[in-house]
Amino acid sequence: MDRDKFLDIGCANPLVYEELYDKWRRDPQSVEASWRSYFNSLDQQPSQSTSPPPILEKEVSVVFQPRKEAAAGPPDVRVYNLIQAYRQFGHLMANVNPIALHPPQEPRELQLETYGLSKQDLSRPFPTFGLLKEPMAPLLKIINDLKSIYCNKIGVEYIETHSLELESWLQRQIEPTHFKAPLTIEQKQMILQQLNKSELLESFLHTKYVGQKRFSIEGGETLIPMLSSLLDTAANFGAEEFVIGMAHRGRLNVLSNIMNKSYVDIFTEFDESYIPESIEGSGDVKYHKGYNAEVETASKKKVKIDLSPNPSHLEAVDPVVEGMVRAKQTILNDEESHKKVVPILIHGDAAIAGQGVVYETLQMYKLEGYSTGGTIHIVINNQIGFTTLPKDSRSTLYDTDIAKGFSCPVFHVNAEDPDGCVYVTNLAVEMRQKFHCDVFIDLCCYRKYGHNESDEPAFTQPIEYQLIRKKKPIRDLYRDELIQQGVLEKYMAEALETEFKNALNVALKSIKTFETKEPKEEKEPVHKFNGKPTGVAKEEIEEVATRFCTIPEGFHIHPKLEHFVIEHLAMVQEPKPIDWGMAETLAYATLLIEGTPVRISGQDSCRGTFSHRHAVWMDQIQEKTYFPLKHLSETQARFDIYNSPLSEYAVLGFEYGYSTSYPESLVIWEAQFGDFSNGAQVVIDQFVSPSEQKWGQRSGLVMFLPHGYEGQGPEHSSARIERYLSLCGHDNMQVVNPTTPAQFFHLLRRQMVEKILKPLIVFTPKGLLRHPACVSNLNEFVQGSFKEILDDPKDPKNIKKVVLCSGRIYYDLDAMRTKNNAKDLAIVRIEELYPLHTEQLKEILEKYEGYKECIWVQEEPSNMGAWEYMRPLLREILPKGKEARYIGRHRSASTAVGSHALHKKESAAIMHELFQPYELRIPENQSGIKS
Ligand SMILES: Cc1ncc(C[n+]2csc(CCOP(=O)(O)OP(=O)(O)O)c2C)c(N)n1
Repeated sequence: MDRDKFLDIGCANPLVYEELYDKWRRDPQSVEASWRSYFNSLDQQPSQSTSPPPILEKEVSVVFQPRKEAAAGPPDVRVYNLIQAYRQFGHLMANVNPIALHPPQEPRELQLETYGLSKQDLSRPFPTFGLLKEPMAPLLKIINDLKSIYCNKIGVEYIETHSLELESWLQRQIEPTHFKAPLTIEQKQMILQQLNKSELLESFLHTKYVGQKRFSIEGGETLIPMLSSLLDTAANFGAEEFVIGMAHRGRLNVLSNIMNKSYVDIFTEFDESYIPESIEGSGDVKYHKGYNAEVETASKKKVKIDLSPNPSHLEAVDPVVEGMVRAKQTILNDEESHKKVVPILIHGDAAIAGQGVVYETLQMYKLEGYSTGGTIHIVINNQIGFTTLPKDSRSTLYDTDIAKGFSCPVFHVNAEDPDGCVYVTNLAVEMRQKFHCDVFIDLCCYRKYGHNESDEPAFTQPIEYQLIRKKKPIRDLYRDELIQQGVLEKYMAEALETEFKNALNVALKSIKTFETKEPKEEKEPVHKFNGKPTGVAKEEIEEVATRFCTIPEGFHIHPKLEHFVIEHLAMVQEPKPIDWGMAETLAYATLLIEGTPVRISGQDSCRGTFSHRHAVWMDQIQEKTYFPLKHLSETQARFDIYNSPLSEYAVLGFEYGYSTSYPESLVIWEAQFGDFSNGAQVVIDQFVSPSEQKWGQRSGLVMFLPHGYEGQGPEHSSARIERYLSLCGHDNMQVVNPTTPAQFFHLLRRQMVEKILKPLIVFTPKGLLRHPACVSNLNEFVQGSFKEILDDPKDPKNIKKVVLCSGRIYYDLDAMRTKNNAKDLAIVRIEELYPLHTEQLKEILEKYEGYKECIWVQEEPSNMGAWEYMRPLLREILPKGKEARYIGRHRSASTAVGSHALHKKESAAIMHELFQPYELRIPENQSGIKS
């Protein structure tokens, strides 16, 4: 088989194939298995061959050669290398920057000399290697064609996507057409209409609401026809829904001109007296709010669009959008084909280059548990971030260079070429629907005003802004071009503008006015949950346990795991005390049987960091997985559990987004240790805790945060209870520190049975997972519900001291009490810290009438844990004049000491302080406490 043959079957790199083919002929074992079968099939039936497998770079030598080698070899090969170089580096010479001061220089990669060619060669004929229709052409023609394709107003980076199929497909789209948009007259008129709308809306707001922040899109208004075309093309390729994540820039324009939010509503929000009606809470500024709409595309298809609300924190919305999309795909059964729901992320150039969460989000894009089948990224590359220039904000050539790390194709396009922008958008969408990759469009534009409209950009960029101020709006340029091309009559263009301006004026007259009202007094919530029973019939518990403890026939289970499974089944069959892991699995199993889907993700969550979960079993011979919770019944709900990438920020954002779009599902994110959850602090602070109050966006997300002072040092002890408590208010979430397996079981079930759409923060145990005292009886699972406060189970009498605590320290305190025979001491556990059930606590305290002292005991330092949160609350709860005493670690900058010995001393000191009036006896081996 020769090179022409490879050209015939559409191979983009015939030399590469030829080389591999030769290798295979000489020794079939010298090439990859996929290539062996491909060449076999080619030899047998060349005309019916399927697409070739991807080429791994290490396999071949004739990909683009570094400079020295590029100049070696016969002239044909060198010309081939030059053609490949244009495909790979042509973007470096593309004219994509509308405010460039100089035309781009020819890079070394595209110079004749690099390939050992010279001007004399320009008139000589060379093979065109499939670039042109004619097999041979003068070098000059080859180069001119390459320039016209790759160095015009669109630059493209698509070589090295590691998908030869994608590369060949794109090449077939762009090379024969010279990368020119095949747009109809109607499409061009539509583009103008959208440019009209986007630019005129901004200039209208500019004159009517002088100096008000709106983060104008001007300079990049081509975004609007691009988005409109994106929806249309995607719908034609099977998309039904879109979720958009975007920051401030251009958001109002997207709301009105893409999502059809009425101009009246938009203007109303500019009114100084505007107070939102629909959101109970405190709302947010207009360029952060979300919106839902159903719109009709140009091809008259109805599509849904969800614009996610977002905080100021740039790019934080990215993983949230991906999670929302994945949830919608799950609901629509679109997880395999990924065609129906499409994520769109719109970035700023400084933000995409600077924010690490972009990387974390991209890292998830092909992972089984997180993939959404490809995202369309559009960067509004106005070449500035507030006042900072690209040279100071990134080390890479392009703002989009992160795409290279993930082998994603990138289009760089000049915003002053609306046809080109729309064309690449359509290509990007088609690619996403066909190849399920992320695709980036770098919309090279400028920013007409300062960072916001009242900002003076010339303070910092005087020359750039001299240039920008002289620029004609893109709309005017395009309109004049269409008139010149005869696509549009001048009078029609003017009529369209007048019509649109009139519509804006009419809308302005209809805006609502608001009387300034006193802000509503925000009350702390009274306790909300109504204590619905969450127990499950004994027979059902036995039934599900039998199912998830059944080892399938022929499955080679690890012997230790087999023992674990047998032990767990015995807990319900005999019954024996039930431990934490079993309680957790029972909660999931019973919910699944009742029809509630469960999704869990976190680092090493399938097995469980502390080996307590074992939600996945691995066949020890075949390395096949088995998920026992997927085998409960034919009619059970779906159970998904994933080991996440090593990220907190993006993964928590993803699960948060998922939970908002799939409220019927129990969605759990687990930190490896609670300490690491602060890697996701932006998601916690900006989404999990305030989203309902700011945006009316509700989530029932559950966060598992392993917490406990067990001598493992400063980074494996504290999930920062105090931080979560400081975020509580306005009944926004539940912060819970449960201490028994049954409590945990009821808590998880309560979340779904009571349909609580409030985030649930759970401090989960580590050492307690195997603590002999931390067990519950089967009966406790059959009856009852979660108890916010656990009174002393020993029902002590004649109490002198009431000890209040939360979490695992209870077990140390109880053991010490027994050892010291401290009968006049009651231990009360606050299981739910927020919302605090103050009435229940009061009642319990009243029961211990006559007690002398109330003491808060905790293992955390005094500035951490729950003490500083509880202290003022206890002042209100305790009888007048009574103040709770604190016993715990001293105020500290670091969460915990590094030395295990020191940890034990500190723990002993806590016990000593509480128990010193008794004849002090400290039990051996009791969580590090020794006399
Ligand atoms: C995480 C984060 N850090 C800082 C800021 C403050 N800030 C707001 S806009 C902005 C510049 C953004 O530049 P770019 O991404 O290029 O978008 P543009 O405003 O130019 O559209 C900065 C630094 C922020 N909003 N979010």
